[in-house]
Amino acid sequence: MPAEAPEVRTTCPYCGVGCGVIAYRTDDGTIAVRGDEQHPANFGRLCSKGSALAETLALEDRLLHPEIDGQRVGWDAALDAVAEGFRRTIAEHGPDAVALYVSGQLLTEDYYVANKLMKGCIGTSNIDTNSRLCMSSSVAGHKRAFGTDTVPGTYEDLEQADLLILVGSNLAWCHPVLYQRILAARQARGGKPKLIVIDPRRTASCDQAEQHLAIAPNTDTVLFNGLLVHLHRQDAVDLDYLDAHTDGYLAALRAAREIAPSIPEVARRCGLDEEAVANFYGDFTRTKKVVTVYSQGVNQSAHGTDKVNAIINCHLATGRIGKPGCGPFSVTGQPNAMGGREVGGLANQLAAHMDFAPADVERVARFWQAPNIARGPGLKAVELFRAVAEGRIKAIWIMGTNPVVSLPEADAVREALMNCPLVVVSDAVRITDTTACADILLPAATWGEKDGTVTNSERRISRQRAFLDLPGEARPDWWALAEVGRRLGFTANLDFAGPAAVFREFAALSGYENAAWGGEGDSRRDFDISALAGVADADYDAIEPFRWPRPAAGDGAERFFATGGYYTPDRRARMIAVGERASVNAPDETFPLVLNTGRVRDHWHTMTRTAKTARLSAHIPEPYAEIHPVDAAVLGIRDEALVRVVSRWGEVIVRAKLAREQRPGSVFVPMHWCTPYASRGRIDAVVNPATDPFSGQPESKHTPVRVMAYKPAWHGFVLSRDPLTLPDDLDYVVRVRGDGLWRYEIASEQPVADWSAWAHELLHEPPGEGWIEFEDRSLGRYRGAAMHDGRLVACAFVSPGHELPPRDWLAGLFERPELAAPERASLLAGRPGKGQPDVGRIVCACFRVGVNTLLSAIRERKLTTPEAIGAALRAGTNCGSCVPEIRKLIADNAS
Ligand SMILES: Nc1nc2c(c(=O)[nH]1)N[C@H]1C(S)=C(S)[C@@H](COP(=O)(O)OP(=O)(O)OC[C@H]3O[C@@H](n4cnc5c(=O)[nH]c(N)nc54)[C@H](O)[C@@H]3O)O[C@H]1N2
Ligand SMILES: Nc1nc2c(c(=O)[nH]1)N[C@H]1C(S)=C(S)[C@@H](COP(=O)(O)OP(=O)(O)OC[C@H]3O[C@@H](n4cnc5c(=O)[nH]c(N)nc54)[C@H](O)[C@@H]3O)O[C@H]1N2
Ligand code: SF4
Ligand SMILES: [Mo]
Repeated sequence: MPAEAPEVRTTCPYCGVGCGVIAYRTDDGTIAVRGDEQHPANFGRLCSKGSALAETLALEDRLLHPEIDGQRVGWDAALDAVAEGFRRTIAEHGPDAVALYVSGQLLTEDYYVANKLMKGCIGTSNIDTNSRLCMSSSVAGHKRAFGTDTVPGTYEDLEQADLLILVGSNLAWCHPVLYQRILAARQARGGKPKLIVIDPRRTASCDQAEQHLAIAPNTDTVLFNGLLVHLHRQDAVDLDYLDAHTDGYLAALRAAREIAPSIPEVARRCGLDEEAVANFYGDFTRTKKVVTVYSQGVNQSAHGTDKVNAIINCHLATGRIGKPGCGPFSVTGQPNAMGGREVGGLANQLAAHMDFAPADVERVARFWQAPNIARGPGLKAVELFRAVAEGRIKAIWIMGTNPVVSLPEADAVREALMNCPLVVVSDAVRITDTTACADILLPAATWGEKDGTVTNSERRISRQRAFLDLPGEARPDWWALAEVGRRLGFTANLDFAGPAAVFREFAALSGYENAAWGGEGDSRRDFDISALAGVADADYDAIEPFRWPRPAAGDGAERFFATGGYYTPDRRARMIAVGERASVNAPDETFPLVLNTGRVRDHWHTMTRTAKTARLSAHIPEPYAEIHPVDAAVLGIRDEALVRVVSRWGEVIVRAKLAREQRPGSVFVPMHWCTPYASRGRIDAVVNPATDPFSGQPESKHTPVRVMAYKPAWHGFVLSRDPLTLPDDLDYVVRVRGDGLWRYEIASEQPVADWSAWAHELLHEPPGEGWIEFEDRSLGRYRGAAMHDGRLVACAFVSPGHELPPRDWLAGLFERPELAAPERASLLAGRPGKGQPDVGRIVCACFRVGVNTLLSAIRERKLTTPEAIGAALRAGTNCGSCVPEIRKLIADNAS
């Protein structure tokens, strides 16, 4: 952190809420973070992930130097090799034989340079982004309806609404600060907005909801088509708005009637009670101020775009859009998902809200003075990796994303990369599933080290500012891209002095020949930030968070479309007829369950940042499959046992979690675990590669699978102060960072003859005084521990079944300076003795409060509200994300 700056204001690198974060140096010289009270996204709040950011800054796992074929090289050699590989490939096979696969976590400036290099200089549109897996159905739905990709509303709308519907969004865990804002609004406004959640699972977001509709997977279009029919029947449509500003109402209604003619039919098809559907429709019909928030349960579907339009249709039909407290609201996932859409980072966009219409192509070519402009769309992520597999793409550069973990059919993606002649990966972390496939590795600067801008879900642009020196030889991505471009002969096009220069050019392009806000030109684009086209470097550094548009010529707008003004040729919105679409992957006898995937509260994506902190690893330490107890009983699966989840595409081994929150017939597995943390937990190996026909977004929420018990010869776990190298013959390994120790969950199909020898070798401990052990051969149980000077340094526990001693209790023993005799005895007995605390799994990450502590507060101290528990234990009083779990513990355990 610069000595002259006591603190630096920046933006959180996680979710699309886009919270302001202040990084500062504490008295003892370490870096800490707190929420920025002045940032209009969060007003000082942070969630568990944001609060733990300072714990993720250690450099131990970082990629700090360029490498070619695993050998350290200098930047010049690495950049020469990338440029030479691209040049040769283009010369021999044309520009479409090279590709860039980028990320909604790049800064806008990185993204702009990447896009310009490919679409303006090299002359191919084969640049796509992980936003394809995330937002592209929303983009396609917006464009079909509005003629432009725009989120019409603002965060205040969520607070001002009287009814808030969450469709396929677990806002409480995935956009926690926005969710907390809504809860605060409900407190202040006497319970408004009313909350309805539409999700096959009962999630933490249902905790405070007035209604939860546990919809059958992928039936959202039926539900919202039914709503349109209902609105029509109840005369609740806004005929003036329809007449003045929309097109296609009758066709949309006709299509809706075909698949959703009546409430009973909707209820039948969606697997819901008639009364529940009728209540939901009644609420929507009666309430003027409605916001429908939607996310991956909508987007990640083979008919995601139709789901989006079915939702938007209901808002258009009622004119509930662009007015305070009204509108469809697609919340973005990544910190700069929105910025990527603005620069045009998707293969089917050109740049700055311009596509491949000939006039747009000419305009962008003119502005860029482009040596080779791309004239049509390129390959979308899933197709793009298929083209790699088929050898049509021969050189690929992956930047800021981990596709071997996050793309569907991930084993095939890995295979494709292994066989691709040139794979370049720019990442901040040395060992990931994707860096393992790279020929050339480029060390990227990451959060805290780089400067630029990001756009959040409500179109608000904020600065990310550096507060750390660049470590090792790490460099920002825009620089590496421009350097490769220079080596390919595009110096004049990519000659940027720094991110401010990139931003100025981007801002100028957004206003170029753009007449939407009073400027001159023959094009109308809502995205316009040309007021900042001349921003000086110092002013760029000082940019305060602002919402676009910010045009040079006029005033822009706060919200869009309250009085029409769509970006279609006739300026009317389109209502889209959403008809029947056959399910591409219906469950069958062999694969009878539906696999749903998504997120947990305290991990971020492929865990390259969050798994570095013990605090965030404690909430859910292991990958799991959540399954309804009735399904589990039929399959003979017990809680906490290991299971195989198998599809036509691949399999994982994870722990079973029985939960009534799960819809019968569905299984939920989190998307996060990857090889560095779980040897068999990469769920995208199982996920099917079907995509939406309009957006190309994969169907990450819907794969037919079979689940069965996995029965290895033995189960075990190891806790160790030092990281361990585990033997190769284990069939299940999960690695978890604890406080001052590592935890390994292990299992193997190979029996072990001599457990004592096995344990000594594993823990690198010679037998001797510091070793205590216990073995029950008849039961196949073994417990061993190494002590140095009376202090516990490592322990191993083994059993034929999955029932093993509580890990959190044992982890607590590592905090003791010395183990007393009773503690050693209970360690060997495998259960806590009297007076030995076992706090249990951590529920409140902020204050490290475990489930057992909460249970005794509920059962013994009779604390029966989250407020009482907060007052006594502090749990739930910081970010609030664990309150739903605390409430559930109370409901299940209070007598
Ligand atoms: N903690 C955490 N927060 C994150 C992230 C993270 O990795 N960790 N990632 C960020 C990113 S990039 C994104 S995109 C967002 C995603 O945020 P969300 O979309 O809220 O998260 P998901 O868990 O992927 O999926 C949401 C819900 O969709 C439901 N769903 C599945 N199928 C259907 C269906 O057919 N219909 C309906 N209505 N619902 C269905 C799932 O059960 C799930 O609860 O989160 C962002 N925030
Ligand atoms: N089954 C299933 N799969 C899914 C999803 C799902 O719900 N279910 N969700 C999908 C969605 S919505 C998303 S957004 C994706 C996310 O999936 P990914 O984008 O693959 O996941 P991340 O872990 O965010 O990958 C970011 C990578 O960038 C690196 N990095 C960090 N900072 C920088 C930087 O400044 N520069 C560079 N070059 N690298 C950096 C990190 O170390 C990490 O390796 O997953 C998708 N996949
Ligand atoms: S809500 Fe999102 S942006 Fe805000 S602190 Fe949490 S992860 Fe970061
Ligand atoms: Mo995402």
